[in-house]
Amino acid sequence: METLMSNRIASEKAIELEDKYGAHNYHPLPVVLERGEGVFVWDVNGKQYFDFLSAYSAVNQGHCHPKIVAAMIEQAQKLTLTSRAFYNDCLGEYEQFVTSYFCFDKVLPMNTGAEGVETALKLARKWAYEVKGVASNEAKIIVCKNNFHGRTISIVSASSDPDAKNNFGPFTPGIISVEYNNVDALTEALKDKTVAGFLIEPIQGEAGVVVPDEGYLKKCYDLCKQNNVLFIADEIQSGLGRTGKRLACDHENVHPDILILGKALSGGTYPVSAVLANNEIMLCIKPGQHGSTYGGNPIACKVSVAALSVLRDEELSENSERLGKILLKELNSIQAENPELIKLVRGKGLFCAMIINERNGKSAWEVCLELMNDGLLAKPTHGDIIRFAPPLIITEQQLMECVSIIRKVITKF
Ligand code: IF1
Repeated sequence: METLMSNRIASEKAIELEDKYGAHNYHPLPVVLERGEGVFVWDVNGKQYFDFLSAYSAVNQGHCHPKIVAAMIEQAQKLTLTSRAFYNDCLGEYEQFVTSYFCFDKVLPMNTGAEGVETALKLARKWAYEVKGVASNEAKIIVCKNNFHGRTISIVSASSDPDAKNNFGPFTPGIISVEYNNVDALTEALKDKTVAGFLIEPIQGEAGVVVPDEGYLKKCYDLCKQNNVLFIADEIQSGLGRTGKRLACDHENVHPDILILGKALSGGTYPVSAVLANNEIMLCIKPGQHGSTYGGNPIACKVSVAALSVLRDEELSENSERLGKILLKELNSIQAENPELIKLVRGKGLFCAMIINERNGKSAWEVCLELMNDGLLAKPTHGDIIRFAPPLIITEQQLMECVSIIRKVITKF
């Protein structure tokens, strides 16, 4: 009784502290988590939940994966940071591992996803001037409408979301925005000979798991090749098994010119991002022209090798592909049972979304609160979309348990 009470107070207290002392740049579901293991997280009251957000696909390998945590602890007790002013004995090994894993000549290590995207944009611009021969300060980057690539000034300059953008100007110039999943729009934009690169999410995450038509990525890639433009894939969220393949680009056998990874590259233990490219592109950046204090640090290197090894050894892409089909089928049948509440279901691999019909007076937020009460955590986006993205280690039995929670909550509405 006493512990229950103090736990409730602990929960209220944590929320109150964040509200009072933290910037108000988020609006979380009212649940205070204190522990995670595999597909589960527990709140301060000891209540267990299935995690169907996976920290926006950072914990694809599951919470606190023992092999990743062990690699982190072992390295943390030995050497944590040297900066890149000196060599360290982990970086080269990691670089060899990650480049052979994804078949690129070279990698540039950074920390967050946004930094990875910034790095890719800088690289594309430098390549445009020094290899392609674009006139100084004229290089353009083509992006897609409804993209999400992060929060820095240049990245929000490329955004079409008013919340991400409003009153954060003046913006970075040199950005052309085209409609997603529209080959003609890209063809038209590529007539501009100053274009350096085309930046794309192979599946748009924040937009609500928008899966483009089959063949779209390949056509975009071919168009980029024909126009001597770099195809830059932001696989920060869609990569590393999430959509049922190693990369979402693998669905169409597209090998991007520049590949950006983040999130699950550390299995949710540490901020690690990476930009991969071949020599012709990567060697445009020379000593002193780009970098970061923490990029390529020993802990990040060890953690990434462990995180990628887990993906491969535990066949998480394969599991995502197999269980993703089941999840999509089940969500579709829940939709068919409740067409007045659920407008649409879509996804690929264990990356699915449900679009709620607001007309019913019930918002995605309310559905998520009910799911939370029934032990499943998912996050609404854009007011009417719920993303379902569990850790990729989930078993079929656990998935079916989750499907019945979702069905029960939806039916209750
Ligand atoms: C937040 C969304 C997900 C990303 C892609 C780069 C980044 C992200 C494709 C930047 C980050 C996150 C950030 C997170 C919310 C989240 C998100 F809803 F906003 F879009 F995952 F769906 N490229 N996505 O998805 O990576 O700098 O954050 O490491 O709270 O802003 P970062």
